[in-house]
Amino acid sequence: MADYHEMWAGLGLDLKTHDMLLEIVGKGYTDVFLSQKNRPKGMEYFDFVMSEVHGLRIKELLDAKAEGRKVVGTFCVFVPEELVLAVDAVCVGLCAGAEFGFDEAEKYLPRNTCSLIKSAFGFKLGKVCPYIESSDLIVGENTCDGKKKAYESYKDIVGNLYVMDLPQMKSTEGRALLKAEYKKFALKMEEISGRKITVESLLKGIEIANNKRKAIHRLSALRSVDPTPISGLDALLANQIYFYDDPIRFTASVNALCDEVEARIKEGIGVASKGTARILLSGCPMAVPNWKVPFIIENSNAVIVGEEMCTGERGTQNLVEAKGKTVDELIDNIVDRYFKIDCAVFTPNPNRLEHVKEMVKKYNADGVLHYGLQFCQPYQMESKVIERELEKDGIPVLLIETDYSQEDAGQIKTRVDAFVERIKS
Ligand code: BJ8
Repeated sequence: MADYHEMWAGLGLDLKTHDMLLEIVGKGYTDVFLSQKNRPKGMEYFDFVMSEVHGLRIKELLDAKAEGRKVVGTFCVFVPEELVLAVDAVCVGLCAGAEFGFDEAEKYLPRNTCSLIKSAFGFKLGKVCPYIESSDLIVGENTCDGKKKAYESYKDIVGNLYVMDLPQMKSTEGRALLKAEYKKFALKMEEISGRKITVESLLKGIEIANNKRKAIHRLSALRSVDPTPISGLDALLANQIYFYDDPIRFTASVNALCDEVEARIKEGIGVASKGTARILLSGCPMAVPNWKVPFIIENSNAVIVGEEMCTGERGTQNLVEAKGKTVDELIDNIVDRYFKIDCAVFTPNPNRLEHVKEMVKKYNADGVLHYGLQFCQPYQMESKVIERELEKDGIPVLLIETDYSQEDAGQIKTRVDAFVERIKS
């Protein structure tokens, strides 16, 4: 990586702490990803993106800003990227997956707050996130109670927070609320960018976002075969980079990877031998560099064949219909797609269970590992239903409750080993 210290200093990062963070993440990446055997060559692109995630990509964002484009940071897959793209702005995910700055974060948040929320505070307060510092607007959303209340303090820390309200029920009123919020958000996009959203610009945004999703759908479908042609870790990485990379370049890179993976399938090349235990991951999102549980699974004689997560199929499933004569009609299409997202903050939320069952079949999974972050009530609550209902159908389920620390890695490994044995017995 080139020397980006001047750029980081310009963004106000704490250079010493940031260097430390990059060193830890770089080492983790080498241990987790580069140690894998028999990876597709197409993963080199994603390795490159990760090696430059705080370097070249940030430079690209700053170059875009210099050209007058805006950067919009988000924490949730309910924020419609289409409307960001329609004003030629750049959308980036801000969720972090590392235990960093938690002491500082706990000056604002109770200890029993999930790691995902704490890290959003820790990365800002510790001055280590160039994405937060490059964002012209940061979008929060009223989803779980933790996020909703945390944004009340986050607003004072970042100074450019916009909070989007979201429904809690999949009712007619809920849909109307989502549409009203998306229309308000469209106006906000126009206001910050100084550009008007037109039918053409919105159709273009829809096309870019749909193409990105289609590429990921294609990659996911290829994981249904045995032997699995790509590791779950690598597929998760693509799903994580989905939130940072230039969308057009990302789509082309995932499609190129799929071409190679298809050829591997024809030749019978896999990352694990035929018959290896196949696990579906389900639960809370996993932001970079949160690779602890997938790494444990794939080092316990098992492969991950799908992710029912927002960094996975919950976040990417369904497309927006690219047909409409007015901006309002197109916003309706956007609402139709996003309103299907089956996040656990909805009540009731039967579609998520159905989606997990469907994914088990589609990807030929032998069992489900439900990943719940500590103190995440929506997903912890639903984990019990998923366990009960799937076990009833004879599908083994393992519930893991953890945080971003490494302290429980040994204990999780023991439980995963026992689970894999159970699946295979
Ligand atoms: S659509 S999953 S990205 S809200 S882990 S902060 S739920 S206490 S992240 Fe999410 Fe949007 Fe839903 Fe997806 Fe709260 Fe749970 Fe923490 Fe969570």
